[in-house]
Amino acid sequence: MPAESLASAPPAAAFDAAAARREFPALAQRVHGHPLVYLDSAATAQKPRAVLEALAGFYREDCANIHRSAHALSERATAGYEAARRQVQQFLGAASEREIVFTRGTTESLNLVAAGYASRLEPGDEVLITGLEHHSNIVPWQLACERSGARLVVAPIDERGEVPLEEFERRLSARTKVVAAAHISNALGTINPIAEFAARAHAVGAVLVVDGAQSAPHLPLDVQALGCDFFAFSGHKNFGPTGIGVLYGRAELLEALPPYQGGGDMIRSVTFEKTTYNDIPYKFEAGTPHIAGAIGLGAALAALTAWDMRAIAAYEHELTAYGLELLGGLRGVRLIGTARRRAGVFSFVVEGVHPHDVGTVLDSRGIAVRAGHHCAQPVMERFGLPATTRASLALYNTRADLDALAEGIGRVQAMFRS
Ligand code: 7TS
Repeated sequence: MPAESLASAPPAAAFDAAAARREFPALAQRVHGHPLVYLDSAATAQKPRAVLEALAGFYREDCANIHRSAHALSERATAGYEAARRQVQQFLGAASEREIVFTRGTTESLNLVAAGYASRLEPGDEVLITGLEHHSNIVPWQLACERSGARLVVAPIDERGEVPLEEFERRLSARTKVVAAAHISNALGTINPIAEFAARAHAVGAVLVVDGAQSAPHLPLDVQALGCDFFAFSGHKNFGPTGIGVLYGRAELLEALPPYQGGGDMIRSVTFEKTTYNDIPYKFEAGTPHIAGAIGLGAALAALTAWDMRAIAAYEHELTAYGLELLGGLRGVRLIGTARRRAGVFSFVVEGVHPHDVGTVLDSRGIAVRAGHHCAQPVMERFGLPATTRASLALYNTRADLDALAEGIGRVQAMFRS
């Protein structure tokens, strides 16, 4: 277990995956006549009953707009939305709920930060990213660089799929204004050393933007201990609804950023001559937000907290080790991404079979995986592959799921041999 992923205290109790799994109704179904084996949580996670009930409960009883109307339902909706913000604050270890902005997801969170910096970067400035980023942590920075004249610099990955710290360090200088890096790679499973990145970025006066889409569902987080200036994650990968996400930003940095969108709720006063903006975080929440989504995300975080993120991380760490040994031992199967610090994401190629065919055959056996470039084309290019098949774990997976995957891969190989 990587040191940074664990708080100092050990989990109070071991994680009961079988009991947690029963909270996810979708996992009980059969697909193509087989029990569903869901191994695509890096794309999106299934939802526990508590989230489904929070969503239905909001629409059934509390449906109203927030921060405006003078009636009981609106007060309840506002209270639920703001309680969810406090839950996110605690989940991330943020200093204040003012530092928690609700967005549509990781993609929007990263675009919000990049658009803000686009107006502050200058020609000669540099933005440093890594070679394992998802497109949503590449393209917004390319746009920001195009608009500002700043330069995009990339710290490359090695054969294992790790970002060597000396490569990262070599590209940092007084010109670097922003460093943007994934906490965990969705294509390789690599866990980046965020605390080390933060220390080095801060030493040259740069801010560190962390794409936490793949870490928030799996690791106990403390954005202050990690040294993140910004941290983005998506509700839907965190067992919450789609269409809701989070941007954490240190208060003074959020205060200094310009608004992302204009509209209702983000203003203090509007005249045709001049508009003044609301305080953070409301300055970044123009228009009616995804109220039910925030409340649903709050329910997901409450469930995760009750299960204990440290216990979940310890459970997934063991399950990942089991999966690595199992898949690593299959003949004709090559794992892509062999970082020493890694999460439960297994990208692989089956010799002689296209990744999409692997995915299709596995699906016919009820096994859900993703095949493709995983919105990380530069990673595929680095390994000289058009695509991989990817199995990704979450807290509700078991060794039996991985056994089913290994058996399914065996069937794929048998079919394509004959
Ligand atoms: N960053 C990383 C590391 C991701 O894995 C993803 C989504 C995103 C950002 C974007 O998140 P969104 O919620 O805004 O779409 N990754 C994947 C995936 O691996 N398969 O489907 C989506």
